[in-house]
Amino acid sequence: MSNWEVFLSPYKQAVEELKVKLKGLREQYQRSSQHTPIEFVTARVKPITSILDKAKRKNMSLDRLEEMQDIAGVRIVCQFVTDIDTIVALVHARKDFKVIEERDYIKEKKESGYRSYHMVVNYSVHTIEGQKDVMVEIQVRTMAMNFWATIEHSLNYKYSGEIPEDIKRRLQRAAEAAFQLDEEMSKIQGEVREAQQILSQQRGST
Ligand code: 0O2
Repeated sequence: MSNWEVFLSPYKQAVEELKVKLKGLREQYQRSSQHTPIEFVTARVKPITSILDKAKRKNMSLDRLEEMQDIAGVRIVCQFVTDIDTIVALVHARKDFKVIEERDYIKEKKESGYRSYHMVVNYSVHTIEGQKDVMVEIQVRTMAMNFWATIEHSLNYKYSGEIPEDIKRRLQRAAEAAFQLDEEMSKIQGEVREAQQILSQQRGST
């Protein structure tokens, strides 16, 4: 790769634009006093070292890096599992994203215990050289799924992907506990939404 800055620039632009658009959606929900399916949004461009590691792991030649689907990544974190369906439908309905691939690791969790809904979208950025399409991976997950994934990601990093068996077992139990937390919260989500609506109306009137 001769010039990383030039190569990564449309990805940076895509990530910044998507962050603004998704945060905008969240604010619109809040203003309307409806339950917001978006708790928070994070976004990043994959660091060069991680791009190189992944290319090596996947046997991908460096002149085909454009085929890597998660150089630009956006994460949408929700309160409830049903919010994930709302987000997925919202993304499908938009004209500025074209969904090209979906991976449902909620229906089919990964062996590690990882749960999340992944969508790969094509997104156009407009640069001084004209329009450029880039792929962006959108990960949608609940706060419980996010807590687990964040912890597991750090442990994976610490142990270079070789997490000791006893910790792996604990992580699997923790994944089950996160799943149970999502289930329990789903059962009382009506109550929680009502409480949040009351709070947001109170804030609006002061
Ligand atoms: P980052 O940027 O540090 O998050 P692969 O990379 O081969 O596992 P693939 O097919 O490219 O997977 O895509 P996939 O599985 O849809 O998405 C990969 C990304 O999903 C990872 O990015 C993680 O963010 C997340 N992910 C997938 N599996 C797990 C898991 O078991 N645990 C955790 N914590 N996260 C997972 P990267 O590449 O790790 O990089």
